[in-house]
Parts: sequence; C-alpha cells; structure tokens
Amino acid sequence: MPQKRVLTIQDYSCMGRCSLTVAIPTLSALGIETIGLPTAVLSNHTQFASWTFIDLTSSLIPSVEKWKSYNHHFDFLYTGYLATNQIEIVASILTRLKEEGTKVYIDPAFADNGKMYPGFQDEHPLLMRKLIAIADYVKPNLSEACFLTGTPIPASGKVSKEEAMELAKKIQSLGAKNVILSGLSFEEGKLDVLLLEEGKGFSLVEGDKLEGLYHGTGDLFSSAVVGKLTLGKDLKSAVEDSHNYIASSIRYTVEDKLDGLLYGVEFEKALPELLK
Ligand code: PXL
Repeated sequence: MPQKRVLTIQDYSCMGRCSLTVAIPTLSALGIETIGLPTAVLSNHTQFASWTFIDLTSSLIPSVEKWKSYNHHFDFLYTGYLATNQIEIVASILTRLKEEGTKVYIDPAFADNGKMYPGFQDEHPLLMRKLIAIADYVKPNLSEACFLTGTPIPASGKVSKEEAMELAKKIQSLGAKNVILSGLSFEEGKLDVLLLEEGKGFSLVEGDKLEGLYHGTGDLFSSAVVGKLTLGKDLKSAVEDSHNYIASSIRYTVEDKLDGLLYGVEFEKALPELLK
C-alpha cells in the first residue's frame, strides 16, 4: 500500500509539547509521511509567563507554490493553532491543496477553560468559521464551540448532553461534515467526546477524567485522530484509540511528577500503545 501523506499547519513551539512537536512524532510513528508547515517558531507555548516568537506567515504561500509544482497529493490537511491574521491565508491554502480524496481536519485550537489563548483578537472565532466551512472534520472543545456559536460559556464549565448535542448541530451547520466535540463531562469523574457524523448522527465516547491540567492534550488528541482516520479507521474507533493514548500519556506524566501544565504530557512513552 502506498504511504499516506498528511500536511499539518500549526506553530512550532520548541518547548512545551504541543502543535507540531506532538503532531509530527505521533503521525510519523503511525507510518504516515508528515509534512509540517510551521506558521511561527516560539521558544515555548504561550501558557508560560513569556516566550520568543518568529512569525513565518510570509513563508506559507511560497511553500505551497513549490509543492503545487511537484504535484504532491495529500490524504489529509490538518490545521491547529493559527494566529488571527493567518486564518484566511490558511483557508486559501486548503482550498488549493484539496483534491479528490483529500480530507480536511480543523482543530480550532484558540481557547480552553472559558478563555481565548493570549494574543488572539476578538474576531478570531468568526474568522475560524471560514475554515470550519471547508472541514470534513472539526474538533472544538467546549470553550471553542461556545465562542464559535456565540453561546454563553457556562460558569460551571459543564453542559448537559442535550446542550452539547445542540452545540454540535450548530457547529455542523457552519459547514463541517463531522463534529468531534471534546472537553465534556456528563458525569462526575468522566470525560466525554460527542461525535456528530454526516449520515450517522450522534455517538458518545466516554473515558475517565484524570486529575490535573495538562497542556497540548487537545493537539495530541487531534494528531492521533487524524493519524487513525488517515489509516482508514472509522471516526468512533479513531477517537477511542486517541482517548486511550491521551490517558496513558497523562498517567506517565503523573507517575514522573512532571509539570504537565507547562511541559505537556509524556506521550513519547505512550506511543507504542497507539500503534497496537
Ligand atoms: O495547544 C495549543 C497551543 C498551541 N500553540 C501555542 C500555544 C497553545 C496554547 O496556549 O500557546 C503557541
């Protein structure tokens, strides 16, 4: 079978395990050729107190022009954290590179715990809708889904199953074929992912909620889901496998007493489990 090829567009945060530094190893380990297009290089992600930053916006289109001239076909186009001014450029890149058989996966990656990440402008969620309109798969967490649909964020950080279904339907009506709504907890001690699939409707993937806050787990989750989908798994199994991968990565992090809020999770130790 010819090797599959994924293009992922997000930042390269050297330290703190997120974005390209989790996407490339996860997808590569699954045997997929992974082309990472960095949108910026940061010393570390923006949950640290400070960071250095080199903007690479001007290099995005020239790279794509080169690839077009080589006639490369991508099986998946996968985007993550983007600066507000990069969203429209990335939308044009996706439109240019999407061919027959190419799937588009959008992780909005702009908010968590009820707040947008530092540095994003107010119009970010509205612009992000442009990417969602061309998505085969979109994976907002609860905060992102609320921002994207103009829904007030519940102070408890929780919604009921019915409210989550409503949110997923609203996201789908923005144009995405399949919705993966993460960061839900319908029952104490549980972490749920709600799926809304074109032609199939709703399903739920449940896992155990592990104590603590960990950075980059959304990026890691999306990378694993894209990998499994690229290899031909159905969405529900892809999400189940990815859920287990994150849970194992967190367990290793807790065992080693690492500060997962800054340094992310020890996914490297869990990779062999993802390959099974
Ligand atoms: O994991 C999301 C993310 C990605 N990249 C950078 C970030 C964050 C979240 O804060 O700061 C640079």
